[in-house]
Amino acid sequence: VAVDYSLYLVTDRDILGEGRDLIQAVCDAVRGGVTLVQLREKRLSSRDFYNLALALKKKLVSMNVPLIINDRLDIALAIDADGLHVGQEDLPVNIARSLMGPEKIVGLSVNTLEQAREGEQAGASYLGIGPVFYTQTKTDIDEPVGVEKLKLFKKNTSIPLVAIGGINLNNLEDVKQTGMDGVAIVSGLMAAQDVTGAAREMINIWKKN
Ligand code: TZP
Ligand code: MG
Repeated sequence: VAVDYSLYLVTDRDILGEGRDLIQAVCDAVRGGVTLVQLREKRLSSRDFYNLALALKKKLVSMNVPLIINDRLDIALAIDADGLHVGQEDLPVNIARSLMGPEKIVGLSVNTLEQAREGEQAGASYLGIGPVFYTQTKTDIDEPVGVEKLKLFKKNTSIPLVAIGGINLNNLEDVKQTGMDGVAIVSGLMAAQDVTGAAREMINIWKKN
């Protein structure tokens, strides 16, 4: 099954802000053109994560957009999600792949070319390369990769590549020029006043030409 990585929304309830509903925000983003969603929850109990993931999956199935679960293989399996996204300190990709099965999406976060090559070898479906720019959203992370280096990742891999970290309307075009298959966005969508409008502007830039 071909996955459209063009505009990949990664959720963050802290950035969503007070009084806004996460499922509603995701649906608003999808209405604007988000093509793929990752549910990323760092503090929810397993039960709350499960219930939220199940509810979100029901919505996304009806909108034909795949749902990927961050880190939690058990939750991904429990709700029969479309995929799992792991980082360098999470379950190894080969284990995630064998437990999720050959048909599911398994994504890996990478910051270096070596991690990218390893991840591809291990059976990742796609790589999330980042952070591309400095970002307030995730501060416990590696040095920014920078836009120029994205081209090197492109040269040295053959699976879909998604850039993440500090990507917004102002730098989207530059990222696109590097040959990425898509961009993953947290605050650019979750913190937007008009989530649908922000997604629409982004997908328009991404899909033009
Ligand atoms: N991984 C690398 S950067 C990042 C994650 C989850 C956060 C990106 O957030 P934003 O708000 O799009 O910069
Ligand atoms: Mg992780």
